[in-house]
Amino acid sequence: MTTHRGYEQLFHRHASNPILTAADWPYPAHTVFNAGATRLHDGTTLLLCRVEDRRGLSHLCAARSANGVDGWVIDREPTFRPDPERYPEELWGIEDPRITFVEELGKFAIAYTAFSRGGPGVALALTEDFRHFERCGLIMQPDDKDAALLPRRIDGHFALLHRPMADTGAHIWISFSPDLRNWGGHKLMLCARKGGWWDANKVGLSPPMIETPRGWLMVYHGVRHTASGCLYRLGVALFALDDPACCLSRGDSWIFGPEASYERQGDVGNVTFPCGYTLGADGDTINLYYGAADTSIALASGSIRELLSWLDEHGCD
Ligand code: BMA
Repeated sequence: MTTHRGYEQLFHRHASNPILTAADWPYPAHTVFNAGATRLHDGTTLLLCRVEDRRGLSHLCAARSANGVDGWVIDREPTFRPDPERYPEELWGIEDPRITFVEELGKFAIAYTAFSRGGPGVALALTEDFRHFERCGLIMQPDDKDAALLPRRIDGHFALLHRPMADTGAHIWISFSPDLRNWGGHKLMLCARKGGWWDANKVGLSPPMIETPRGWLMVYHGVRHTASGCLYRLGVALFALDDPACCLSRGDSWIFGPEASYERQGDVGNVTFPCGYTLGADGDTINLYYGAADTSIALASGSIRELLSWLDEHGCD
């Protein structure tokens, strides 16, 4: 493990960052960022990228690569477009997808932000091939975002993490459903801290949680409001496998944040915003795909083992 300014570096930026920009797109695009990620059955890495057009509205477009770094084959046209005629909650676009493969269904579940006239809410869609999509509609009303499904049921119910806004701050919640359409049993999972902390007042899930033998590993973002705008940085926490609302440990400091020029500068500077990861063949390497400054897509890699041992030293419950 290397250090930076005396701190352990848990995620390492890929030398070819940013790995995807609007210049790579086969059709007009203003920016590409905040991509969901998964591995297809043949090992291909699929990124479901948020593409913003010059109206300011977003849709999703798939990019596929054999090694997850380069050689991307990008769909010639938008893969998953807003459909406001049938789904009015998608009027102002769809954003920030998180992908979970649900073994029981044999399908990928995509939780995404649907930007409605009433604000951003959480919508869910299922797909087997990222060509045909079956929408479940809006499952969490505005203002709510940063959602992802767990890959299996907990006590017989599907479980969704999400981040509703409240007067007391923006905290991460978990909700349960028998059928992916009706949701309840809401529990507060991770609170934004208060005061001067890096993750005070606003936190949100970043990629879907990662299942490890010691618990569900969560990478989350904390938003620091400063006189010159927001800083989006990442922290980690661990939750009980059989009761994911129960936090076992939460790191004190952030572990990754904007430093490189492509993270510092862009449409929204000082933002590192991962929506997806893939695991390496060793079962330990996390390839984290993140939106950089709301402008491009970048890649950083880390190790589950190192994150867990860092949490042992820097975690509090
Ligand atoms: C959040 C989300 C993200 C975005 C970030 C920084 O609220 O809307 O899509 O990357 O703000 O602008």
